[in-house]
Amino acid sequence: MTKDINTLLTSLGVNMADYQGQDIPSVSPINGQTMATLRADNAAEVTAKIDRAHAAYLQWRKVPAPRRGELIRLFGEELRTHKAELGQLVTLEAGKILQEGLGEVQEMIDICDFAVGLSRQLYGLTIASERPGHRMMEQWHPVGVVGVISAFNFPVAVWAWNAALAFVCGDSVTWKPSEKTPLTAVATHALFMKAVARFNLTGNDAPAGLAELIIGARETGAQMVEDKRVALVSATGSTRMGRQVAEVCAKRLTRTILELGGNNAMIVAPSADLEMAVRAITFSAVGTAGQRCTTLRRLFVHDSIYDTLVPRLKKIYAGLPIGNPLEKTTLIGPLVDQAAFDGMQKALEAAKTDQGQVFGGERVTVAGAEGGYYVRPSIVEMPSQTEHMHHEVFAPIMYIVRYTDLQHAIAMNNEVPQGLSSSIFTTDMREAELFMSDVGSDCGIANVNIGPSGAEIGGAFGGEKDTGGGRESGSDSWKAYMRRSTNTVNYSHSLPLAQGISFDI
Ligand code: UN1
Repeated sequence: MTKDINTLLTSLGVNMADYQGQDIPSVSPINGQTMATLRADNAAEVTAKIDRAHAAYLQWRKVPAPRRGELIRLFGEELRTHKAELGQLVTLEAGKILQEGLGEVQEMIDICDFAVGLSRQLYGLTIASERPGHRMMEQWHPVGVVGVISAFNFPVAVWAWNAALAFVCGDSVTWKPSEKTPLTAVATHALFMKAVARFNLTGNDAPAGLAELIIGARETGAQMVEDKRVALVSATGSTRMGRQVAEVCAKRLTRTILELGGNNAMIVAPSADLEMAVRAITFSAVGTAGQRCTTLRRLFVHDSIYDTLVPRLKKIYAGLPIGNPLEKTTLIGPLVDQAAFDGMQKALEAAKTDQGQVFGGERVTVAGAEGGYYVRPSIVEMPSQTEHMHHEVFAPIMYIVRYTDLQHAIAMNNEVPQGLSSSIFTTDMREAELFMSDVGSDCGIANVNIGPSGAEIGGAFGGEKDTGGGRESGSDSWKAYMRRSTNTVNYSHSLPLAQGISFDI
């Protein structure tokens, strides 16, 4: 059963009267209809929100980390309770199928669990000192206000990767969501505030301003990035946007975590399990209608299996259920908007000028959802990897190129400016290890026998080159949200200097 938008927002604890306005429309990609229009924060309001977040950080950093973890545990509970509603809202506002909307909320729950455990594991090293009677150690301290910029395609999970870690690390968070997906942000904020209220009922004191939501367009985000009190900017989106953020942050020497464009490839080697490869390719290439930063965009298929695999893929593509993402049987929902559709068509035309053979890519009309931009995902057989393939087009286009030599396939994998995710299908361990080695894939993620998309939260997520170099989510990504203090303690009765320097006074 699907609920209408107002019932959904109310059940998620949102009071729309607080947000209604005339600046930022939330348009459902399903049918192109406006679900609500929100008011943008003006410059003074943005400043006030950052003021509050900064004041909150000064209090929150004093709360012991395991207590901070308790707030995230409660937030994880709210997400569990409201998974169905929030998942549905993600579908309505981002257009991804319900399974993926729910998956996105699950990803938030997972990172909360991770962060709760982490709240008791924020440890530094003890290091051997070269001086007698001395001890060296590291402590990790909160860094301040973390400014999060998130994209429409993962409108809530990516904020959660950042925020769950930042909160247990003792930081406060200001969040500027994509202007295409303000409602999911408003709902997530409401759920977080529910957790704060419960936390405070049990004798805690989460300061007001710990989580601030900033609604607005580009200039609102720019103001947040420029504000000196924002100690870390974590931005997800296009390489173009990331470069602008990086320039501003470099000027004021503040930290960034950048998670930008991807142009992810898979190599299918002669020994690959083709049944598994077919499933992995299809999910990675057409899932989220090709609008993940980890989407499979380039497929390198060994000459010996090309004529078996590629016709098989075309057959699957021809039958993919495209339609309303709220319906259970749908696997491919709409593109986010007309601009995405136009970008896709332009890229397909460009591929033709490179002698690409285009399969699919046409607009599909969905009854009752005529205003949505639905497309048949496209396969483009290319004679070689051309310059057009170096660009990330946020739509379901998968280029396929034949290869004969694995070294050449790896070189093609690495040839593009982006370096987010990559994968190989092979049962030959030499090939698998080579692909993951220092002379293999140059991406932040290199998988074997799974596709490039759909990473778990436990690993560090991010990539190299034009992808921006940042890491979010699992492993030791938390360190980016803290500052390291190196402490040398002298418990002896003399004062030897490091490097054996003699300095007698
Ligand atoms: C994104 O597209 O910005 O690995 C994030 C994946 C998801 C996250 C994608 N867990 O595909």
